[in-house]
Amino acid sequence: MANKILFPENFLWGAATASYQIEGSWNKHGKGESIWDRFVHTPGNILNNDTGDVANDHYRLWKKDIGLMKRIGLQAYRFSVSWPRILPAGRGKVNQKGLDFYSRLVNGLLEAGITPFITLYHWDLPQALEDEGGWTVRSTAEAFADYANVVSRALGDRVRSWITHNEPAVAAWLGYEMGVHAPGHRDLSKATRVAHHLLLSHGQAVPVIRRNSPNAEVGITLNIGWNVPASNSAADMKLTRENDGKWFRWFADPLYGRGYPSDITKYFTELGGLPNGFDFVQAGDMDVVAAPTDFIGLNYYSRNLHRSNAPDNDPQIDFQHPKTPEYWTEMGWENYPEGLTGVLARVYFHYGPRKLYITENGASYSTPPDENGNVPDELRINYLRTHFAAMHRAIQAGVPLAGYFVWSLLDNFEWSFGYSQRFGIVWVDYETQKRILKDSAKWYKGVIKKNGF
Ligand code: IFM
Repeated sequence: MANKILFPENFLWGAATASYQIEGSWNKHGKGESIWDRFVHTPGNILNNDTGDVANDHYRLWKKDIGLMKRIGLQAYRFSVSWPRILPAGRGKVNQKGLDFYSRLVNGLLEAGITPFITLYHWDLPQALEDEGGWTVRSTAEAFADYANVVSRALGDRVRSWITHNEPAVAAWLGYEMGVHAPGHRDLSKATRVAHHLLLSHGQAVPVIRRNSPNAEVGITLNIGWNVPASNSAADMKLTRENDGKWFRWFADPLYGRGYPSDITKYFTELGGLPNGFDFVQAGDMDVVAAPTDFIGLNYYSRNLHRSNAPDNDPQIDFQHPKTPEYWTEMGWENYPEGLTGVLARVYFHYGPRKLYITENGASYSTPPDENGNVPDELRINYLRTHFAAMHRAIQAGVPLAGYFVWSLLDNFEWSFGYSQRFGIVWVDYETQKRILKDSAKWYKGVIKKNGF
């Protein structure tokens, strides 16, 4: 029998969601339009033209959802606040009903003994701000600090864990360079400005949150893959460095006071992404961006293999693992738990954050309910178990990992993939809004109870 794996005392076991992906009620109770509302209502942007108009109807069913969390035994819940629900025009007049919703949610969580973790920005920018230039203009960073002030003033007495941004790399590159996320721009020179303003807004918000929520822990969440070359060829190594630099170091280096990495500055310059150099960086900005934080959140899902001469542009072709569901989730992402040990060690030993959380990790498998109404998602259990063991190895190596949030509590709206991808440990029937705990949720409950497995 395998040895027991026990996690440190006080290790926090949680689950994560995001406002646009679960709330629905997109235009109810005074909520303003977000860039995602606009984007999904443009036909052709989302698979099957799915929208988050209703999603999991969590805005109305939140009490039930806290009930599910209790059944699983969750110790923490990471959710995001919808900026246009609070400030329909992006700044200025506050929509009290929006604040009240999150206040009730926080109270409900605390009553259930579940620690709330708030993410302030999980991509649903008010459309009114996008109309003024969105994240390409500096005034949006200032608006974000004001928004952070409103939310932390209202909830900071009860919420002690704050995440400014979720995956700024995805917001910048997918939203402004590749055009597959809202607001759908395709211009690298816009995206580099966006990246800076996202980072700047983080740095501006940190002291605001600290002021309003004494003793709070404040951090940011970055996405990170395990980036490796497919061979030792110079071309594969170069490609790996470029991708890793673009998706991770471009954000992590400035956050830890190292400025923008020079190799990627050169790379972006060659691609026309910095036509006027760093004209968008003002004196003092880089110090603001590097505001000391209490933790870094990492979202880890997969290994990224970089092959410069990939046939059909598929770098994974012919690689080590067979194309079976055990090794490849339905997103086409490789199940590669060793990478989780790797990224935790890399980030801790290279950047030295005070502590780390895995703020997202999980797998898309669409296993449906069987005739008995159970959801036998063994594949997800296998993914989670191997990733938990990988986290444990990092902790043993000295990484101060303080908690884990599975993505996601519920099956939900997976951005451009609509409802076709199911990441939840709880099954959602979108017709009836019925929820069923999958076998993975039941297994996770046991892990939480034993603080290991
Ligand atoms: O659903 C997303 C989430 O919003 C951000 N991180 C990755 C998840 C899966 O793609």
